[in-house]
Amino acid sequence: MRLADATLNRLIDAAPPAYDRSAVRTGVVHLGIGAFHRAHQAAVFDAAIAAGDPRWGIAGVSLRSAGVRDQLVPQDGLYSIVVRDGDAQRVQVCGAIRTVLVAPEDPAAVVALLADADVHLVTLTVTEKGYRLDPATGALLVDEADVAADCASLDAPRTAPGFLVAALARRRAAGLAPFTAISCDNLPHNGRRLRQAVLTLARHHNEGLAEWIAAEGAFPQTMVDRIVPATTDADIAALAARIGVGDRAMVKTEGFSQWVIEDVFAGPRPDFAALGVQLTADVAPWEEAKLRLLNGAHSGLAYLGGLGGVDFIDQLVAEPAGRRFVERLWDEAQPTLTPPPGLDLAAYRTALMARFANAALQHRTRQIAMDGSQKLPQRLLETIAARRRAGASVDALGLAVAAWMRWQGGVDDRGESFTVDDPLADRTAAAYAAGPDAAARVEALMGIEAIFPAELSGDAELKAMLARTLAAIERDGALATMRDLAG
Ligand code: NAI
Ligand code: CS2
Repeated sequence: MRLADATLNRLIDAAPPAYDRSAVRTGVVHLGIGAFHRAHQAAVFDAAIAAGDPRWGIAGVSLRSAGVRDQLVPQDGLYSIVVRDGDAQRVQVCGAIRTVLVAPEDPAAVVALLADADVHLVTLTVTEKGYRLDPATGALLVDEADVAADCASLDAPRTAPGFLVAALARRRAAGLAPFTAISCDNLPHNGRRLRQAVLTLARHHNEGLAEWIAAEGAFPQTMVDRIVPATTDADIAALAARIGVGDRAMVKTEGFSQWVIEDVFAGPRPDFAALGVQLTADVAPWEEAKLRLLNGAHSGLAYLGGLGGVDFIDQLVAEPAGRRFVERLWDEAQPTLTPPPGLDLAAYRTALMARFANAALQHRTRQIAMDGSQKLPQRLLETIAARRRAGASVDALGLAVAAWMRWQGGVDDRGESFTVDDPLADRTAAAYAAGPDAAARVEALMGIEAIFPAELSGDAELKAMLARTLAAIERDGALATMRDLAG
């Protein structure tokens, strides 16, 4: 028996949506209907509806594959949010998703949806690479095939910026206000970069449209935080045994959740503050603290653990050397931060370590290791640049980067090959294979301008330090090198 409207009354030990789903209207379109959206933003919109505001139903859009659509539609859009903190577990069935479209199957239907008068918010989780931006500069990659196609015509958009521009043009022609476009990805300056990508593309089509979007549109910055590992078949089987119905669209996550949004909107929105969402004029200090502390440590652990054959993040911090490595990295990163008002960094670090240690999540090092070329600049390289400018040490940050470098070789410390999942994998693999020794490999990898800014690639002392660390990883293994550093 599958989760659906008709089987909600069969649920065991799971909370069904606390409202009449037939009264819900679609006010949000979400691009990139992956696991994170379902555990984070959708949970907030579900709470808004349950609090009595039926305008915030969600239409999901996958810009690539039909997988999630085929999981959700047979379940009437219903799915479970499984919250696991250690031994404690609770299940909430989310009813906010009303439909899911697959854009390549019918791009015109997606544009029509985005142009609907009831739609006021567009949220996005298309991963760091899904914006088609240069990771170093943030500029739209206009030479990339899909972007170039969208620059030429928006009759059948292919990219996230393409869909937004096509729909905004339609809204303008219909005399409707723009929607508010809310990037919910771990992208630095996410709102500003999305706005820039949309304006660049709009200018390829109509200067007046670009000016209208610039004047009337809203692209708030956000900081988003909730750890949501990919769902496994074992998770699905365990849930079915618990709640009595099958749910192929479930997501698993932790109790913690945070959403900080710049208070800039083009039109209606839910009472976010009443829903626990932080509205602020300045998101930057929140974003920086989260990207440099949580995500910086995540990436370091992912490459060190992945090379060492460790599957899950919690297993790494269960080891004293793993914890000490994280603490060292935070000791290096913390002085580069301007903490947001009200954030106690010591307490934040303690809570983060407890979140990493949550064994019930089984967060795979390999999942976090994906797309390193898109993640390193904001998670590690900007921190290193700030430390170098201050003449301060970067031992733990450098170890994380050297482990990423080793990862580009596609062979772990046991000699087993793996696929490097990254849009720039061809270039990084070629750079890693370029030289006879670690120093040459560092030189070649740091020559990739899309990842490493000139400030770092021109820093001979830093390069020498990275070469020594990479050589140690290649000789002794990643975990041994981590233990040496952490003492
Ligand atoms: P996921 O793999 O479940 O979903 C990724 C979504 O992005 C899918 O809908 C996929 O079709 C789409 N996508 C991937 N590449 C794309 C591209 N090139 N163009 C357009 N769409 C593309 O991953 P998940 O867990 O939902 O994470 C997605 C993003 O959410 C992350 O990259 C990150 O920026 C953000 N995030 C994730 C958190 C997590 O713990 N999973 C927490 C905080 C933020
Ligand atoms: C992780 C993030 O996969 C990754 O890159 O570091 O998805 C991380 O789980 C989130 O940012 C937590 O909010």
